[in-house]
Amino acid sequence: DPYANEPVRHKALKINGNKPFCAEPSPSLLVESFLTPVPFFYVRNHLPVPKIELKDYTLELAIEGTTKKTLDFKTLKKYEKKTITAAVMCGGNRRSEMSKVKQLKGINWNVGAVGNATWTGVRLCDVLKDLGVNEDAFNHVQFEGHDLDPSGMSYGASIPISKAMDPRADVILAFEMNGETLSQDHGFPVRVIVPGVVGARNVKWLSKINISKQESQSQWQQGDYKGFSPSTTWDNVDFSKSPAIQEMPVVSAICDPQDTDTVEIKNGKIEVKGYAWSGGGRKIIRVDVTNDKGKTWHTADLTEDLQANEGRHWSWSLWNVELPVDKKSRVVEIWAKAVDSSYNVQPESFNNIYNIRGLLCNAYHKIKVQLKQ
Ligand code: MTE
Ligand code: MO
Repeated sequence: DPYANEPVRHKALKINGNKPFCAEPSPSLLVESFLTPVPFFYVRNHLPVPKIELKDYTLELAIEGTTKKTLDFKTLKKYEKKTITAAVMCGGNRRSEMSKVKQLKGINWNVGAVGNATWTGVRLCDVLKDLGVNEDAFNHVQFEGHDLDPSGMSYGASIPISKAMDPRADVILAFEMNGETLSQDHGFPVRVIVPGVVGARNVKWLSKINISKQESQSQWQQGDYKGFSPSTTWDNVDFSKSPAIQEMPVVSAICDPQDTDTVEIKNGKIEVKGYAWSGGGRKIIRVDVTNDKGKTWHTADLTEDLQANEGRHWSWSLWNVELPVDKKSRVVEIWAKAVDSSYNVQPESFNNIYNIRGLLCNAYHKIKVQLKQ
């Protein structure tokens, strides 16, 4: 069994798939802290977790497939250290809500396929500069992981070279998460953190970086993690026609209370909490919440990364709001939507953003709760 040596996981993670391991924390746990504790950080593996000894670790640097350099862990660590705070979100986060429109293939994620952490490592742009890469001669930076499928193919993904070489894009080869050595599930000893970009490009157990004119040819870059029209079906889909997802759209979720919960009224109000995030370093400027289907919107209070520079808002924002409710109504329907610094807003419903892979699930989050009488 290639999955015989998997790490031990925290019991609080709700398992969505065992082999490969996919799991998320409960929504209320998720919004308890601005930085997600490592044991509660969602895990999305596509293959068995590789076991890597630090002394054996190597990172290959190549240009169009030709190896130029091989770094060991010590050499990699000689580059200037950099720490960023960034959320990582799976492209399929909130898929379970989209699947209510029509059936979907894929892990049935609730709202927890996201976490916010500090990532410490070295900057990819420093490593690439040292390699003497001419940014204008190439288009993509491809990553491979040490995790292998039964045929010996590794997990792979790529990002545009403009992103990889931009010091302000903060792409990190990370070896620490929340100040601790990276855990086995999250990519020990080195993973890529591409802040503001879909989780799939944040390659764990990094084995190779290849500079190329082409994108990664992996299944995960070419035949998955792409968006389509709601009318595209598995019979007529052409994956070559859609670009790979990179920066993520604006999204929010209600985490506490959860759908079907019974909540207590305090001074005529109920408290609602959640998170909001947008890709590309766009800041969350507002979260609006309604409990009368949009007649009245209440603006939530935000907890955000106050140290973030302009255009580099990689962290999520947590939000909370007190909604006045009518004691007599037994059921309250709550909707949340976030607005980012480009004034992008979430779409109102999943109907018109449905896609066969169940990705980019960023419609208003709508839940119903009962009031405790
Ligand atoms: N990297 C490798 N090597 N193998 C993987 O299966 N999964 C990707 C990405 N990097 C993956 C990977 C996906 S789809 C996501 S959403 C994130 O890792 C999840 O990161 P996490 O498990 O640390 O939360
Ligand atoms: Mo993912």
